[in-house]
Amino acid sequence: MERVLSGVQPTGNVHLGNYLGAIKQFVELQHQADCYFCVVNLHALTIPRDPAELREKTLELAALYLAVGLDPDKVTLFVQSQVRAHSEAGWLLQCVARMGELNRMVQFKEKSKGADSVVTGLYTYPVLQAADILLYQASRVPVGEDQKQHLELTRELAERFNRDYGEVFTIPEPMIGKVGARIMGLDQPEKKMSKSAESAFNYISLLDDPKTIEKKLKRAVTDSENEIRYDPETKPGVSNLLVIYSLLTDTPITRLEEKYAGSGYGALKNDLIEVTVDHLTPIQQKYQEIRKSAELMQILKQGAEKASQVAEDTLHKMKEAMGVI
Ligand code: AQP
Repeated sequence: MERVLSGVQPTGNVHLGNYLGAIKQFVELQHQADCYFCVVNLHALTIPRDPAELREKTLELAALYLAVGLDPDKVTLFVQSQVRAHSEAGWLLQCVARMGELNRMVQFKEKSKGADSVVTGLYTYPVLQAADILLYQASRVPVGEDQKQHLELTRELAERFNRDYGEVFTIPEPMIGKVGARIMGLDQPEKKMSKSAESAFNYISLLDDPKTIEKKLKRAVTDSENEIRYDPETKPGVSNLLVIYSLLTDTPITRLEEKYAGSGYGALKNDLIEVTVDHLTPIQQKYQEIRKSAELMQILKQGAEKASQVAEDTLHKMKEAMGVI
């Protein structure tokens, strides 16, 4: 059975972009592949954070994974820091990666822009991400489009390692959805929806209550025409709303264009508010139940044990190949 791995950082509020671009695919994949999904909390350290908040967000994200429908009997769900092999393999791969490669990473350039000082982890984090994937010999990695460059680096490092030290790694393929790979910010539809956006009006968090969802969608930027048409170039705001609507209801965008022909943006927004609240309410109810139960810690412990077995096996092969005893 094919192996799949992906992770999400426990930073900020998990939003519809993370969900529609990545996590929703995880739920579908659990029936078809041997899936490993993790909370990549070590990546979250690349920007200084409050420790108590990081702890809380780590559990929140793990509970959200379960609340959206990941079944711990089908998938291996774990927290990255609880599998030590990630840090060790990350170092070994830092000794394979080149500075020139990391200098080209667009996400590093964006996240370090304007900052007075930047931790070295932000620079080397794509290498740790490569370790996360390669340790599990994953052949497919479901991610949003923003991660494409990091996946290319992962493939490059795996190929170089296999060439220089001997065949150890499976070369992974990114799995990027055709629609929804890039959900845009509600307040700035020319940029991707982001947890670290300055304004909360940028995103809809999976845990936003109905009133907040209504306020945010009502304020979503559209354009001065009044035509509901999918055209991301000239109508990025309306197109983004159509994509979100389409993915939440499994309705083709063309059907939505037909449905709303002649209607105003208000009608589209009102229906999307209803669709979003209906989709998120059961997730939020399940989330509250999971957070109250003691089951979560047990699931994460078992997940880390299972993940460690696979990861340690690959780490051992890496060390053998590199002559590290
Ligand atoms: N806007 C988006 N549209 C589609 N997919 C997205 N992803 C992120 N934003 C969008 C995908 O979600 C997964 C988890 O992302 P992450 O938490 O690891 O990091 P990120 O890509 O840096 O996410 P954010 O929300 O933008 O966080 P911040 O602001 O903290 O950097 C990934 O598969 C990602 O592609």
